[in-house]
Amino acid sequence: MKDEVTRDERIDNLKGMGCSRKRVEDARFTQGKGNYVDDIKLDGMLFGDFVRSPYAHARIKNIDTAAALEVPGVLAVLTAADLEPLGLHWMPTLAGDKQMVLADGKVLFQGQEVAFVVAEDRYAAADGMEAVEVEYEELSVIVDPFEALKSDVVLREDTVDENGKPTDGAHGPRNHPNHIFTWEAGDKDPTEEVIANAEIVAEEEMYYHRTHPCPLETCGCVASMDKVNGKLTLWGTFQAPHAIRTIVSLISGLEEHNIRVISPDIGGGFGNKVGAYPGYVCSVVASIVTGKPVKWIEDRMDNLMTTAFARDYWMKGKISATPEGKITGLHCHVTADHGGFDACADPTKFPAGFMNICTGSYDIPTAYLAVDGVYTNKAPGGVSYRCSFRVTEAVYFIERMIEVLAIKLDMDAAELRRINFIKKEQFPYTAALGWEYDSGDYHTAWDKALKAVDYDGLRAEQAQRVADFKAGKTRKLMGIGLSFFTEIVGAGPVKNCDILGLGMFDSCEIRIHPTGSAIARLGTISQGQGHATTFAQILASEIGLPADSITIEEGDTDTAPYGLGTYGSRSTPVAGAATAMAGRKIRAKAQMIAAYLLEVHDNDVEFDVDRFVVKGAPERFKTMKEVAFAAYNQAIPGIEPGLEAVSYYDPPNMTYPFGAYICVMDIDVDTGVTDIRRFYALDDCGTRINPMIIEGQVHGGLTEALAVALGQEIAYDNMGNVKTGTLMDFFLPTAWEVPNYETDYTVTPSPHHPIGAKGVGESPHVGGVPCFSNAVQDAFRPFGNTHTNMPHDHWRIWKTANGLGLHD
Ligand code: MCN
Ligand code: CUM
Repeated sequence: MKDEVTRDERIDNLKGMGCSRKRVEDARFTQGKGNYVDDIKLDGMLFGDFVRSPYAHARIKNIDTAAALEVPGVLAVLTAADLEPLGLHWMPTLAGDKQMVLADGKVLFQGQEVAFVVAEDRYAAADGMEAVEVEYEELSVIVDPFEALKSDVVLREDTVDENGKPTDGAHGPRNHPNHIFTWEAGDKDPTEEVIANAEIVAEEEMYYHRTHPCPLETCGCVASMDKVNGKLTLWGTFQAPHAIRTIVSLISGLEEHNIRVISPDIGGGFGNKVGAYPGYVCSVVASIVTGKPVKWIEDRMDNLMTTAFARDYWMKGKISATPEGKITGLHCHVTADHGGFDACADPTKFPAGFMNICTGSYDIPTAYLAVDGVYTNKAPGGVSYRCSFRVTEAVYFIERMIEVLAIKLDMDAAELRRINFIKKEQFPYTAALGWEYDSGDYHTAWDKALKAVDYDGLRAEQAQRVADFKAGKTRKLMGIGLSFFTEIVGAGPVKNCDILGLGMFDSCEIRIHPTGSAIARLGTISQGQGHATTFAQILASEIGLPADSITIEEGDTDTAPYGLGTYGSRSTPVAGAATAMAGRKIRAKAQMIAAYLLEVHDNDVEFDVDRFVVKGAPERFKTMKEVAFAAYNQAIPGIEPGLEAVSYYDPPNMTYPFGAYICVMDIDVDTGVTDIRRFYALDDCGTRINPMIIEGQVHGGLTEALAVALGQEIAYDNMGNVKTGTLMDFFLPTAWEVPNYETDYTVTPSPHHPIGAKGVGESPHVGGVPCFSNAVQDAFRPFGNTHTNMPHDHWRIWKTANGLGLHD
């Protein structure tokens, strides 16, 4: 038998690993044929919406729903009093705290859910909301976490005993009624001793402001209780549909097999859609009460003001070094503003997420971190926005501390990084705060990046610019922003990562059809990341069927295997690994079938691209397609019919992608306007599945980083009013503000991942924010600047210039 197709052509036909395969999901998205939650329309469907608190802190004296119930089209108005008999007026949060579903006696933040109006349509619901009369008594408002820890105002009366003493929280003792937890990592005394005795110590305080992911599609759901068969179906914008199913079962008492959770297309998640919201609970209750499907969809203001915020970390650092620049110790204390309820979505044992990766990419022998979580009168949530559980904060912290130390040492910041990087031969590397980094080659990446931008040339140009500025020849300064980040993604080993007790493994189930095509289902859910494209590529390379012949399905808990969903860039490290492992199980069975068909021993055939060949006789082979047919249709002694496999994968470790980013920025000192001249991003996410998708992830993450660094903020006044609750005030960059990104890569595979892949989705945000920020700070370094807080909008930059006397 002669094979006309070359081996390379066979590889290309699969569109497997490493191929920039076009996104299969775009056929529907680019034609406006996506199917989002708000596209779901069921017979008799009702609409529910919230009466929300205008006050940030107030007692509720009375809620009168009589007038609202008179409004045409309004069918019901739920308050905490209605939910209380069901035990549903409060709900557990992912962080082990509890949160009011509807205001129970008081409100703790502006926009808090007070009553749920259920009506025939959205317009009637709006009229009904207007008619609900709520009597509030204003209480004093605390928006500053430092003040919260000093104040006698008790924000959460449910967290103190009858003597007003704080009861223990989910993460141990609390030292003040407004204190949530203290979390520590590393060695306190040795670190403080190293720093106290060091020749060089740099100190800085920095605020990583509160922001919000602001996905294009807001959060929402449709709940439909079928009273005939007792089955609840819940469609929603869920990043973790199985976890939602389990939580709904636990809090509602419905048996889990009677709950079907479906995440249809999701218009961006970015972390906003990990948590559980009062809207979900109220929609389910309303559907049970009315016997009809109930939809709840946030409007833009609801989304910006009330659903999971990100950051809000006040970080205080000390870093010590030898005069030559070798870092000897790092000390970090964080005051973390969690708002009115601790609704962060971190693995249970990590109340401050993976903030203890704050030693970054550097070989720092001694370190200590302490984080204090604090209640304030702001919206709950936390740990969302392309963050991998607070790595954004950690990387921002260390990448600023490095710059501040470089200033103290009067040293080039690129060189300071280089001499402190963990070396290639030190991997696997155990960091001072406990993590074991799987693999890395930082020096190679850094050198490649510096060379790509002609770093020395840039510094020379910058020096000239400073001279010209001082000579009055220009009013523009030039900043060179550097950042080198190490990410920690792929939560995670079940032994140390769970959310509310749910272990963070993930899964893939594959069915090969007789004609040689397949469907694979995963426990994750794409929100735009292109899983239908990339997971088929992993399988194509593993099992030798073309990616175009493999359907990937996610998000329906009745069909997909149990998994913990998509966030923390965990899909590739965990579900991607499960996919490869399930593929290998398929291959193992297929090998036995092929051997039978070829009349040789199992060990005498080997897999080659898309077929099994007899060792030493490549002309004798059976393709995977032929094997698939035989698996179903040929009686094979000792082998069951069919070709299916499932893998539940508990990763042995997380993966540690890294990258080197450089930003060149011009700043107009008189207007504060920034112009990003160049942005270079080198990412190493191990083995690359789809380079085009990776590039898309990097472009998106960098744009979100630009937003956060240069203007985006959820700002509050001291009355707790949200000042940025609309897109008029909340900065979302458009093509106008976004520069041309240059992307690059190195490949350092993960040694423990079956295909060597690490995650990438969050990397560009994690590395991007400090890079943009460092560019701004660096422009002012020659004039005495050490640190200014983000967001670096034009006004703040102008103030920095003014403060440095550059307008004199
Ligand atoms: N990929 C690859 N090769 C690798 C690593 C990843 O080709 N070595 C591909 C993956 O197969 C996948 C994509 O890149 O198609 C992202 O993979 P991964 O890094 O595993 O991240 P997740 O799929 O788990 O996505 C989560 C991550 C997070 S946590 C946020 S937040 C974020 C992000 O993805 N939200 C996004 N990117 C987003 N992109 C879009 N469009 N929308 C969001 O809501
Ligand atoms: Cu932290 S945002 Mo993503 O993990 O969904």
